[in-house]
Amino acid sequence: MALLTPQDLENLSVQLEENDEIVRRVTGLNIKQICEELYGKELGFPKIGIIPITAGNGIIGNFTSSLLFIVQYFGLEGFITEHPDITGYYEAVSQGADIILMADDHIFVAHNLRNEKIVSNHVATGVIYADIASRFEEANSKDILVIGLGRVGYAGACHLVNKGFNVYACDPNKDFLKKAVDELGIKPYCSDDRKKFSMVFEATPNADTISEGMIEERCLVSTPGIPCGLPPEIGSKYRVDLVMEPLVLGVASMLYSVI
Ligand code: PYL
Repeated sequence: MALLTPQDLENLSVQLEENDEIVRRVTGLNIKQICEELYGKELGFPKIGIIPITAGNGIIGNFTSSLLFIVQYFGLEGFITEHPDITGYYEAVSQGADIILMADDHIFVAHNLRNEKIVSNHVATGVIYADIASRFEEANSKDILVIGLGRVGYAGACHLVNKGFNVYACDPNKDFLKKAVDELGIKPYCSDDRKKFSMVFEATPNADTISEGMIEERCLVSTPGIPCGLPPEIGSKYRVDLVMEPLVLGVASMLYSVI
């Protein structure tokens, strides 16, 4: 999994405001309303304990402070533990955290200590970004393209199938593609078919995965992927709206998912 860098998280408040406005413009709902529709509930007032984790590549500058910013943006009380790891976990529980947020290099979890619900950032991110793509008000059909069927893309594709969309998908990993065809019933996307989409959910850690032949003249691309899969020249040549930011939507989805 591609790890965030402190640079990815700079100006997070600006990225949040910009994406909140784009999401509202293309779906008719803001991020909070998307989450309430997605999970069928409001957040309430859980206390969020954020624990720095030193495992693997260690602590990422701006990561836990970004989580605290996001938690507070959604009106919740949160705190970052003074200590990392196990000591931090003990501190968070002792200070009455209802939900724990912590991440090593492989999994970023939200765990609700009261109802035992737990979710990974991969699943929560895939679901919300796919959901946003599917809510494009100018879409001209229920056909939607998913690019990337790893842990994020597969979760998003599963959500879209459950919502009744015609999901076409591609992934260079043939095993990933076969798993999604067999388990979800998605249709393999083939560029030779020359089919174009007005809704694209891109979930790869690669740049320039979206080509001109894939998209309608008016299109919404929704992607948590870093770097961006949409080449700038295509984004400017067509009327493409892009929903993309490094962390906020996934964390919002995690919090609502474990309430
Ligand atoms: C959750 C992000 C989204 C994309 N990649 C994921 C990532 O960078 N994970 C690693 C997070 C490590 C956090 C570090 C800390 O500061 O606590 N252990």
